[in-house]
Amino acid sequence: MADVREAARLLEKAQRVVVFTGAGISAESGVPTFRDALTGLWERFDAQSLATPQAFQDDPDLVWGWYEWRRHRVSSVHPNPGHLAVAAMRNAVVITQNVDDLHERAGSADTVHLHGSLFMPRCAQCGEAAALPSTTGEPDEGRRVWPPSCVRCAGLVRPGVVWFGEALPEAALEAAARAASDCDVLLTVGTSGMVYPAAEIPRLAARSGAAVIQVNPQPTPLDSVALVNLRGSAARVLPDLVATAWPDQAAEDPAAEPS
Ligand code: BV8
Ligand code: ZN
Repeated sequence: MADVREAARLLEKAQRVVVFTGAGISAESGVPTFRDALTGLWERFDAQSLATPQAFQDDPDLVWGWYEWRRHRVSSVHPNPGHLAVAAMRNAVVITQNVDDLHERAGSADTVHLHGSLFMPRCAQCGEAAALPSTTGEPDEGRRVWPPSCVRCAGLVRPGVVWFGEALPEAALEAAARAASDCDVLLTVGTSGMVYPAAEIPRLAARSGAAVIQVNPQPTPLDSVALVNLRGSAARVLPDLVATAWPDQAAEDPAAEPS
């Protein structure tokens, strides 16, 4: 509790807050974390080898099937109290590594996606934005699905995510770096902090004088960067943090439970 109060004190007096999230914030909604999203058909693959341009080139229906299965899974679940508490942090800049849309569905409309989105497919050849195929409900163990063809050049449509070895969207990376170097407090939630350059964002904030607060049930390489480490789950810790930092707001906002 002392840590939550310390973190709340830092948040309450902050002018500019950044919330930086990873797969852990969506875990309690039932979205498998990146490392856990390997079941059924993809069990014998490792995420980093599937999430690559090479894998899509070699096996387009295996990779497209994986992303359709993940998109279907995300569309069948809901934001949890962690996402809602982040949305309740009125003027916070939300930066995520997640490719799901749960922050937006919780109310964080201008979420910065560093690694793209499951909901923005495009042509792998000419880059033309493509329509989302109607999800027909993917079998739990998953299946190979041949990607749609581009309406402009008949090339293969690929998921609108950033694969390993690919550059991050420039505008998103710049917005994230700017917000991190300008903020007073950066809250990092549910990330193992091991994938770069995204993992640099909390470190950039700390180097720029911001107080970093980490929410994660497990230790991570960010423990030493954080001023306050809150060992707990996002859906449990974040509503408490918001209610303690902004008790009056908690009163009028159903998302925040009174502490
Ligand atoms: C690039 C989209 C070059 C796709 C993803 C420097 C050093 C070392 C390596 C590199 C380096 N720079 C670049 C690299 C290579 C590589 C990299 O970082 N490799 C790592 C693994 C060593 N980076 C790249 O390839 C990047 N591109 O460098 O391009 C370039 C530059 C210019 C021009 C051309 C090329 C691109 C990286 C992006 C890859 N795409 N996702 C998809 O989703 O399929 S990364 C993907 O994995 C996610 O987006 C996320 O970023 C990452 C997973 O991490 P987390 O989100 O943290 O999730 P994880 O499962 O690891 O952990 C969950 C955490 O939550 C845990 O800590 C757990 O304790 C916690 N938790 C669990 N439950 C809860 C919880 N917390 C709170 N509440 C709970 N309930
Ligand atoms: Zn095309």
